[in-house]
Amino acid sequence: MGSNDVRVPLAPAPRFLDLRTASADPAAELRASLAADAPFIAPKFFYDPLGSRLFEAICELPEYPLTRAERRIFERHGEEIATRAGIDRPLVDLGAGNCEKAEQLFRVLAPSQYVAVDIAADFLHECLAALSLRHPGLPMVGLAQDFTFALALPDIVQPGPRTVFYPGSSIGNFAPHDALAFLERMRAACGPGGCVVLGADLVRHKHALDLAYDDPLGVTAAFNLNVLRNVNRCIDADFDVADWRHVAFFDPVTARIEMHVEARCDVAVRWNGGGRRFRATDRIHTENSYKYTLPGLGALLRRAGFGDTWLWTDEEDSFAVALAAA
Ligand code: AVI
Repeated sequence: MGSNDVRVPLAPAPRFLDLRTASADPAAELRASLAADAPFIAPKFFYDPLGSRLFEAICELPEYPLTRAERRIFERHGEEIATRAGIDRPLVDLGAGNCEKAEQLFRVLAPSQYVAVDIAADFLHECLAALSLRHPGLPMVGLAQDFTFALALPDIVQPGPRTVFYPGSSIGNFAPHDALAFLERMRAACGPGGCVVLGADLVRHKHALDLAYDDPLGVTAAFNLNVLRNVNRCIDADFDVADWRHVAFFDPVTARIEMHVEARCDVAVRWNGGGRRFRATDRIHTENSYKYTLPGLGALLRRAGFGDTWLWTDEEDSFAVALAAA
């Protein structure tokens, strides 16, 4: 080693904890939601290994500008976000996916620990292993957890104040009252003096929003229909993807995108412990994606008990990043 070389202390390899068994039984949950009068599949079932990759592809689509808009906000306002959030704190990344969004903030936030939480255990494991090679000095923890039920951070996570990161407008996938309850749990996870950094897609023209969720290449259609394959695996069902079509539209009244899979013909589907008939045009609701206004987002954070809040938007006011003090 030459005299000008700098030694970076190596953090131990990422610790990985699978906490999924502690949450509700996903097979029972699926059987109940498919048998309901208005059948639905919770969006977390999108994210099997193929679904996680299809979501990455969605983020590359010109019609789906959310990821790029958020990235531009972080590029432009990253330093200010770090000043408000504080540096050298644990960074808890909820729904970490490929960990790319959080990685963008490592330089400015200089976290003391990176905690990636996601339901997709295998994908998270893979991404965290690659990430730790790029950031050998940063201690990392992976938690495979369905944090939509409970947000329990084990002792291995450094104590607060923490920065809890929830990017990508995933908050939009909760119904408003569930979003409120979830934000309250996030606030508790921050600890005194901590904060959340949250991304939210904003209400814009219906045409643009329709296209973002029904792109001409059919990537979002593949993402949506792939959920049926995951259901087949989870409860030994016999959905035939070819019998279903992708439906997605923005409803300006509820300010949400609705995604459904719609039966192309009459079908009978069986699964372990049950089954049901669907008539042609019957739908299974797979996702809502609520769009926010800036006042609406501020009000939601206040109702969840947060204090000082800062908001940044992209140049087209299509996406917002909020930082709210716990
Ligand atoms: C993960 N979530 C924020 C995405 C969204 O925009 O609601 C999921 C998605 N569904 C279809 N396209 C993307």
